Amino acid sequence: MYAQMVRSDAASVRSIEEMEPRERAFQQRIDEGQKIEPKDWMPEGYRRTLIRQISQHAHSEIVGQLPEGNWITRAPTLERKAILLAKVQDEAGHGLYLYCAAETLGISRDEMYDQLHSGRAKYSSIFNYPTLSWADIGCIGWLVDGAAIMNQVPLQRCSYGPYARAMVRICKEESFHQRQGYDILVTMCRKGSDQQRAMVQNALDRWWWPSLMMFGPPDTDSVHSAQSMAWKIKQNSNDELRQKFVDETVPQAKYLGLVIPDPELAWNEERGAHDFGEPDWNEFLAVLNGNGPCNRERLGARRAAWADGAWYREGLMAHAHKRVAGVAAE
Ligand code: FAQ
Repeated sequence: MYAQMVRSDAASVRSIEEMEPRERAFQQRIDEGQKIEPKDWMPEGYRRTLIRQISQHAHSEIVGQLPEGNWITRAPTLERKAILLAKVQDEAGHGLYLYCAAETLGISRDEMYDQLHSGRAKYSSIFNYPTLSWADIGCIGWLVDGAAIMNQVPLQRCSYGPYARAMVRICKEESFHQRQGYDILVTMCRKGSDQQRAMVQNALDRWWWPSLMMFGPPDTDSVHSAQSMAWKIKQNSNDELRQKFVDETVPQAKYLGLVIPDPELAWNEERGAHDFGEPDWNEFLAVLNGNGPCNRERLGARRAAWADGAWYREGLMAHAHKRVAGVAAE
């Protein structure tokens, strides 16, 4: 059902025999584990796939500042406020490294912003959910950054050099983010009141399923996975990473004394992994189509920030032109 509703850039994966010589040589470099760099020849589909994924990833980091930014003024202590500020600033930095990586593929930053502001580009579904309590900030660090790391660690080995290198630094910072979120929850669950524990359980109930959706549609409906894996842009399928995330997160929830809101969750001795229920893919589709709880608010905030910053960008440009004119006149 899903594949019929999304536009796919990727043609079906071609065998090495079906490729023209240039493409075959390119695929062989990938198979040998060599990195592809911006000036190397690359198939148009490889370039398009990377621009799509990296720009969507960059937009996610930028839009991803909004749900947590909502709590900076309401953090419970000065220390928590300083930590949250630093985390949200890190996300801005991640967005900027990623926009730079995408620019090396021949797309301009203005084009990428335009795609975001016009609603043509996607960003992660997770950032279309509201942050209702301080426990949500803990859950974002624990689950959302936790899922982001699970997905991004393999991206450090991505075949495209600039993306892989950006991911090394991003992953280091994401691990700090994950720990700060878990630390909030350890404090609330193990040292807090019954009311605080209930607040955390409520946040987990709301963030669990959207976190599983971050990994993308099931493999059977993932239109890009096969080609992206052949190009070693992706190293693992969506379902593989989702499974790994569940297996790592279940014991962490137990330590906090929380119940994961999935009646089908059970350890499967034979598989050596957890069985778990199916996320509501209709909800996922609704969010992707702009109808999640906060889609309009998030996009509205980004558009407003862009419009409000126009005078500043114009000022910077005027200053730069003056300096160039001054140098030319000397
Ligand atoms: N949300 O064929 P697939 C973060 C789209 S960063 C929205 O499986 P693919 C840090 C997909 O784009 C989080 N759209 O696609 C942080 C495609 O649409 P298109 C972001 C989704 O690319 C933490 C279509 O569905 N991370 O959290 C989603 O092979 C805390 C078909 O799907 C990245 O972007 C979704 N969840 O696999 C910041 C990592 N899932 O383009 C602040 C890099 C799928 O055809 C606070 N990206 N779609 O129109 C990836 O690894 C991949 O792109 C996937 C999707 C795994 C997300």
